[in-house]
Amino acid sequence: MALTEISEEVRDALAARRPVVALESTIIAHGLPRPRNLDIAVELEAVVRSLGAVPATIAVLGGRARIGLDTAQLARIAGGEGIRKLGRRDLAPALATGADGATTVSATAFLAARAGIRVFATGGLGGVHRDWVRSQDESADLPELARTGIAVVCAGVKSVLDVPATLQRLETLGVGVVGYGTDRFPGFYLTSSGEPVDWTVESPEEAAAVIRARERLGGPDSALIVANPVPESAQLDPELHDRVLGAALDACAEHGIAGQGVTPFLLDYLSRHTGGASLEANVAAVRGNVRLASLIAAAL
Ligand code: PSU
Ligand code: MN
Repeated sequence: MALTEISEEVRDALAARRPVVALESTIIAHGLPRPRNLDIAVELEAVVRSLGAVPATIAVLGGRARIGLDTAQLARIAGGEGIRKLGRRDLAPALATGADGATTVSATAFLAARAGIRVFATGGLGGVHRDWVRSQDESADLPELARTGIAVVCAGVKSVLDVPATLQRLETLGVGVVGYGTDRFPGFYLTSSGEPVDWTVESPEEAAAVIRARERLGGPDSALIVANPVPESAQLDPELHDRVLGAALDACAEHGIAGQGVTPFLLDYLSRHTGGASLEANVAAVRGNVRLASLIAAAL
């Protein structure tokens, strides 16, 4: 039995060189609350299709890595029961033991690039956590993006992180970063993190030109981050963000949450303590990223 199964629709699109956009599944299973997560997963696929591209949501089901899910498979991921969170290092044990799991950015980028998909959309990347000096918690997203040649459209990195430290790590790791229509690195729930970016592209065609230049140049073999800010009208109120985030980080420490549990805990805490406003900003960001990724895939 093959370890990886690419859906017929995605396989046909790749063979015909039609645009394909990879989507991750951890955001569905562990980043968004049930039952709305399924509606959003379905909606994101519809956004990709409405722009003439084919969605390839990626997950592990029944011990097989699936690239392109049908609605029943999306529902299984969104249902949450027994769905593990899988980074790249977890893929082999998950496949060997027949597990079900949602793939993070690291596992999704790995599987998507190997299937020949060039563009991937998510909400916000993982990165260096604010208590890194003590916890050494740096998302496996970063080293994976350092060795995987795929374009990732995201609203920057999660604002619960140490954003300047994460940007520094991305520079050290050789991961390309371009702002989309902005010279400021986006702040996930917030339009801007306040940090500068060195390069700006103004259109899907310009982003596609950067991807093509990398391919023609033969490198780097790392990812290109296309950092697409959430519109100001849809961002979380920055003052509310800062206040609730402080409490969220305290609660995380108090509950002794560590490892893979940290990010889902913080996102859920923020949503519950902002009356759902952070969730709306998160969804708006993902929607915009999926849209832009589809336009970039079409421009390629
Ligand atoms: N973007 C979102 N919500 C999420 C994620 C991204 O809007 O939940 C997920 C991605 O799967 C990313 C993961 O890889 O969070 C990072 O988790 P960690 O910090 O444990 O590496
Ligand atoms: Mn972590």
